[in-house]
Amino acid sequence: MISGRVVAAHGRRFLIDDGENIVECVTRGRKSDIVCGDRVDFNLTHVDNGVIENVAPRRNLLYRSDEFRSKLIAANLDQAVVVVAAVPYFREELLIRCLVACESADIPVLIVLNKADLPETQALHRHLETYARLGYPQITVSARGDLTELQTLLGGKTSVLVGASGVGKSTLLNHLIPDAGAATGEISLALDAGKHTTTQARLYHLPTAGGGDLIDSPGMQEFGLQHLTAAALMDAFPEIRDRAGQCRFYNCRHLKEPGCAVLAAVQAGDMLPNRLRVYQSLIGQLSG
Ligand SMILES: Nc1nc2c(ncn2[C@@H]2O[C@H](COP(=O)(O)OP(=O)(O)OP(=O)(O)O)[C@@H](O)[C@H]2O)c(=O)[nH]1
Ligand SMILES: [Mg+2]
Ligand SMILES: [Zn+2]
Repeated sequence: MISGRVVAAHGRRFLIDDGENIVECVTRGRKSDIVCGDRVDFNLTHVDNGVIENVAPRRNLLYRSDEFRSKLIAANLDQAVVVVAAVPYFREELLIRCLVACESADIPVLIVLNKADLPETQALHRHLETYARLGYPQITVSARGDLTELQTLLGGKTSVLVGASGVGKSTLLNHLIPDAGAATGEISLALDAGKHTTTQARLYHLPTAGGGDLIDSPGMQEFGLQHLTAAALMDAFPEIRDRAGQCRFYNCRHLKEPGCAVLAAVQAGDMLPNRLRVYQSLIGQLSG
């Protein structure tokens, strides 16, 4: 058997990089929960075709979920690069949900504010300082500008680019990896939104000295977190995690209980009201 890494997944067909060649593989039976970044063993059936026999246990897995199913994004990551931009729009709830998913999967985060060349970016840059204070490292770049600092932060690591459609993930990737040739899209002005140019995740190797891999992923509209328990949710918000045990009631859910340390933090300006709102709506959607 040959070992390799999944660089793309299309339904039940997978592209595997064995270090020398890209081999197109299928799975046995109906197994399809294999994702970009997975390490697999396969047998060749033809020169460039094979069958996946094993998937190695994952170090971590970034995924979304709704009531019906999970949507896998990427596995075995050293960090998630959450890309945001003021244009076409900044959706704070999506950023918060991405951060919660990364926290709960134990994946370190780097926030990249892209489109620094646009005047709209300044205000967002200031707003994101709150996130820096929460401990999320961040940098502001322009995809066509100087990316040396970002290159350094990606070197030697496996990272995934995630974020809304149109924030410039594929444009960044193409500038970091000139051979990648990922499709990028003009923003549809009519919709004032990205238009979902990237349709599948794809892993590329970084050409810089330190090596590493970068996974491009399709922009998302929603980030479902149905898979998280109340305990996992509370733990995924640093402002809530840091106040564990400080509320009057030991089982406080930080909704409107008297003596709640989290509500007090929002009152005191130590937690963004938007973040409390997203937390409360997530907790409210849990069944039990
Ligand atoms: N002004 C400016 N425009 C940018 C920058 N980066 C990307 N863009 C533009 O933003 C638009 C969307 O870029 P893409 O790279 O396709 O965005 P994406 O995040 O990959 O979008 P999806 O694949 O749909 O998720 C394109 O028109 C890019 O040219 C930047 O730094 N500054
Ligand atoms: Mg893209
Ligand atoms: Zn509380």
